[in-house]
Amino acid sequence: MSSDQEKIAKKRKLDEETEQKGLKSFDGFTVTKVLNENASSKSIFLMGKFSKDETVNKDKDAVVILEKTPFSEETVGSLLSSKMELSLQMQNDIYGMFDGYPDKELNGVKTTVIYPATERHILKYTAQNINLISETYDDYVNITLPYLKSRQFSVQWVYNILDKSAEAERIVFEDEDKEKGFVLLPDMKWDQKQVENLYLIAICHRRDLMSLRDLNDDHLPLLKNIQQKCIKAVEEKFSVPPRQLRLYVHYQPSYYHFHVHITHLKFDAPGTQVAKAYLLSDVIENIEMVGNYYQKKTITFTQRENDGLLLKFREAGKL
Ligand code: G7M
Repeated sequence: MSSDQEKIAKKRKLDEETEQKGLKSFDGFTVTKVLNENASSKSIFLMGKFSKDETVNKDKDAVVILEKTPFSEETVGSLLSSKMELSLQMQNDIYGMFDGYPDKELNGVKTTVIYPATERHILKYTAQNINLISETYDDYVNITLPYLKSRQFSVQWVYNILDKSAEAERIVFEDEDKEKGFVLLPDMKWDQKQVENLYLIAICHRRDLMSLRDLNDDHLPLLKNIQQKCIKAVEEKFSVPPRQLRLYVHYQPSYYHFHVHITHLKFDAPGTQVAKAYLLSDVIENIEMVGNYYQKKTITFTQRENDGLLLKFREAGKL
């Protein structure tokens, strides 16, 4: 099978899986609100309801993210063929501008559906002003932790991955060790069409680490294991050398089960900015220098205007 045929077969399999989950199209879907849009990443974030489809609950909100995907060197040959219809927009001397209409298989829109979406999902994807918060370790203990215990995103999807009840076929590498083991798999943000957009996550098996704040020198074996084995697995599977990889953690993360992001340096992944992403190599070195570094360090991070945690810091007079 050629790589194009393999891609099409893989896509059909995914289509079948989606169909089994009851979602074949957006027939009857009503967009109730545009939450955000971004012309440079060619994406739009929508809220809406499945009103006609009987297989899904009618009353709950859905969040749908539509994203035009980048071109890939592998499929560009099929694109520039009879599989793309052209409609002339203008011609001037040697310059021609056309609208191109490629075949269905070559024209996918990356579509993420969160359903039913909670109020927090809707807030997460709504355009908002962002603010910087400086969190001392005392603030973490007195403000952040109680807030997280009362309200945080469910990590059921993480447990499904660890238990192999979801995404098992997508696993790239696994170390089953209970203490320092992890599962490495494609992040939801990566459609796996091109390696320059590589985006994987390594999710640790142990369930007692929420974030950077919980890490100390006891966890160095875990952190180093993730670092070494992920680099090796990515090099073997995707031929991306370590010097082209960014391994980092988010603070604050969205999901409080410790995981590491692995992205290609060429990919300007969302969430790689200062006051959000912390290089895994720096985290390891900081802890090697001071065992309880993350129980001492003031960490500055960004929060959206309507985020509950920001409101708690404001209530405590810290903003
Ligand atoms: O900000 P934080 O470090 O918590 O990022 C969590 C990452 O998990 C994001 O990059 C998401 O795209 C990714 N992610 C979220 N969900 C719900 C899923 C999922 O169901 N499967 C996979 N593979 N990745 C997810």
